[in-house]
Amino acid sequence: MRELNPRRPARCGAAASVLLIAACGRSDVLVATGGGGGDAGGDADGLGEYDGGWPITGDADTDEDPPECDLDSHSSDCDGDGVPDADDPFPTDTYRPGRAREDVIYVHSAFTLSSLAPESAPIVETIADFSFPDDAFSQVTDIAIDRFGVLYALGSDVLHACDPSTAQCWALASVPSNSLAFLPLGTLDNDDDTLVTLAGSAWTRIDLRGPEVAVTVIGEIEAPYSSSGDITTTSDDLTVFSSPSATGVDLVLALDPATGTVFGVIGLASGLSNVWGMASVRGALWLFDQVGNIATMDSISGEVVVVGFGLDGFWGAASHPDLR
Ligand SMILES: [Ca+2]
Ligand SMILES: [Ca+2]
Repeated sequence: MRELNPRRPARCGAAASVLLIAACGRSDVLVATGGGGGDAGGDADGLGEYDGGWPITGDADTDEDPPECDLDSHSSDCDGDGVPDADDPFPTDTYRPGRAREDVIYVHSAFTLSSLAPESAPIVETIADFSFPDDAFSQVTDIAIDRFGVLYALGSDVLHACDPSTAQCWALASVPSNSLAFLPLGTLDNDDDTLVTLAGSAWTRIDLRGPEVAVTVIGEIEAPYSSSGDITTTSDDLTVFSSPSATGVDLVLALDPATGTVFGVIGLASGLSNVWGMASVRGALWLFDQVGNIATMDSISGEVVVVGFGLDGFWGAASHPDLR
């Protein structure tokens, strides 16, 4: 498990068992249209806040949605960017957050976002270094992509929305690190896919409503298992996570997403070192380790086959759910 700045204080309120967090440092529905940004909140926390250049179209006290937007709708899209209002962290900003491609696996190191085509001899192609134009710098510990292609990134216990084509990221809320994934529609919510994180042993769901973020701890993963670095859903609908083990070799385990109860071991990540990235692609489970190994694991036999290498090493991975 990656421990980054462990003494760093939570910046937007610590996560409790149930905690509603507005967009980090912002009012509940502080929505901007057009470009701009900057920390104009006067508190010098480095977090993105309303900079005076955009109209505020929501109201923190009345929880009003921006005009023409419906933050409970997965079909209405008031800014026309292809991301429905409920799933759009910037529901009145046509230019943010951008959408991920459906045909590649996104991978990253602490500092750089890359992609690779899921082929027999994959080549890692750099997209860009992560940048935080409105916010404090973060090392990125994991990424996840929702069914509309919105890419989220965890960095220094802060959830960001990022543009997959530029790797620009904007802080949304404090969220415990360090594994991040979307569970498919119907797994925890019949109306939406659900963002989850495994922070140490805390199995946690993150509900998103436009720019609003609510964090709920579901349960604890039983010892000796804990987060190594990622979560994904296999083609046969198992929720799996990577965990350190006593042997020093990571395990891939299945768990009950409704409770966090561990079902059992899928396989041992033999030959790999710290599996911090996983992605499910066309029926195969892809593993990415800290050293840079790219491998596939058979979700039935647990057999691991190394298929490639990335020079930067991997801190996380995700692919569009339609690629599963
Ligand atoms: Ca939208
Ligand atoms: Ca938008």
